Parts: sequence; structure tokens; C-alpha cells
Amino acid sequence: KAAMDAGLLHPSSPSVILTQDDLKKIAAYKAVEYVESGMVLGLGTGSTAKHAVDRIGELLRQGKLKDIVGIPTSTKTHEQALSLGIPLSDLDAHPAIDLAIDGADEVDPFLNLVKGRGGSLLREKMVEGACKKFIVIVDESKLVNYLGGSGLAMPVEVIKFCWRFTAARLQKLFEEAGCVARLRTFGEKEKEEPYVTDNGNFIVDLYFERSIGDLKAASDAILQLAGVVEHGMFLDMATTVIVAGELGLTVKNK
Ligand code: ABF
Repeated sequence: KAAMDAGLLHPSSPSVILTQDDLKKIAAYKAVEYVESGMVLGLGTGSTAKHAVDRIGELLRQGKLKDIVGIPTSTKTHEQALSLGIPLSDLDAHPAIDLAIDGADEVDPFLNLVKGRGGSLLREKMVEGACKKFIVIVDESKLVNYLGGSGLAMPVEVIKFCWRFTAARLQKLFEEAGCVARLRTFGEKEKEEPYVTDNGNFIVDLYFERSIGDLKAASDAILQLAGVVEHGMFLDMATTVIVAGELGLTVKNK
């Protein structure tokens, strides 16, 4: 049903194989069902959240939603929402947000998240920390037994000044978990450049061989380092996680 609602299946041919992007779209469409006219909405970033923003734009255009104010979590989402005619504002003007919808890189069994592989973790954490309800939308590949468990990056936004010093301190902090800290870059090998966030900072990606254990203690320790701006662990923030998988949709509530 969810796939049909997202326009991916037709009743006459209900056996199409769904791609990962289809699953993202299904989760996003389900989340947008929670949006009501008059809401102030946090608009997430990434390929899953993009589907949600597209859907909100579509419902506004069709007159099925009215008086929405969007608070984007990145310049990219800002541009997307502008192009869809979604009225936009910011946290200064709207410090209380009704609902935010965003993707994630990892979701653990307690609905703690890793976010920021898309590079927008700081604005996401500011916006999503200011909302009454935060719906996370993922395909099932994002589910992990513990944060860091996918073997992919756990991002930390750091100031540019002496980033090597900060990266070394981060790595040292998680020595026991077999941590390796790497500056995020983009571009071809010879022309590789540091990735710069919307806020003009760098990102140091942390990779772990083993669990980092107590997440709250890890969060506090990272935030105590002076060169750190924010990290990508979103602890106890999601109120609902919508997971789209081959076998259907699961809605997990806090
Ligand atoms: C944002 O998009 C980020 O916090 C996260 O890094 C990323 C998830 O990307 P995608 O939806 O493209 O998998 O939510």
C-alpha cells in the first residue's frame, strides 16, 4: 500500500522490485502524512529527506496543505524548497518547530542516530533539537546494532584551525575502540580538497573497529575538545523512526 501511495506500484502490476531509492521515497511519503496545515516544519537534508521535501511541495501546490513554514537544515535543502515554492524561515524567527523530517546514516535499537555523512549535521542538530516531533526516515540498510556498527563514518564538525591536532585528539579519545580519524575530502586523488560545511568548517570522520560503549560519555568527551563544533550522534532526539524495507514499512515510536 505504501508503495502504491508513493506512486511506485500500480494495482495491475504489484510485483515490481523496489530499489533502495524507492524505499527511501516510501518512508518519506509516510512521514509527510504526519504534516498538517499551519505547521512550522524542519526540512531535512539528503536523498531520503529530498523526497519528503518534494512531497510537501507537491501537496502545497495541490492545495492539500496550507500555511506551511519550512526551516531548512542546509543550503541545498533551502534551494530545493525555494524552487518548490515552500515558504521559508529560520530558527531566529521560529524557535519552536512542530515537526522535523530527516534521514539518518545509522539507527540503533534505541532510536539513537548517526547523521552527517551528508555534511549538514550542525544545522540538522540545531533544527531537530528545537522540534516537538522529529520523524526519521530510512531504508532498512540504515539499521545497526550499535552506533558506529556499519563501519562507515561517524562525522565530527571541527574548526579549520589546527584540524590535525583536533583529529589526533579525537582518535586518541577512542583508541580502545580502534578509532581512525580522517579529514573528509572530495575530488580526484591529485586534486583532492577538504570538504567544507555550510558553516565554513571541516569534517573529521571517525571509523571504529569496535563499539564505543557509553554513547552519552562519548558525546560529552567529544564536545569537550575545544576545536570541535558538533558531532553526528543524535542521542534521544528521534521521536519516531519510519523504516522502509522489502517486506514493508515499520513505524517505531520512542
Ligand atoms: C541527512 O542525510 C544526514 O544527516 C545524513 O547524513 C544523510 C542521510 O542521507 P540519505 O538520506 O541520502 O541516505 O539526513
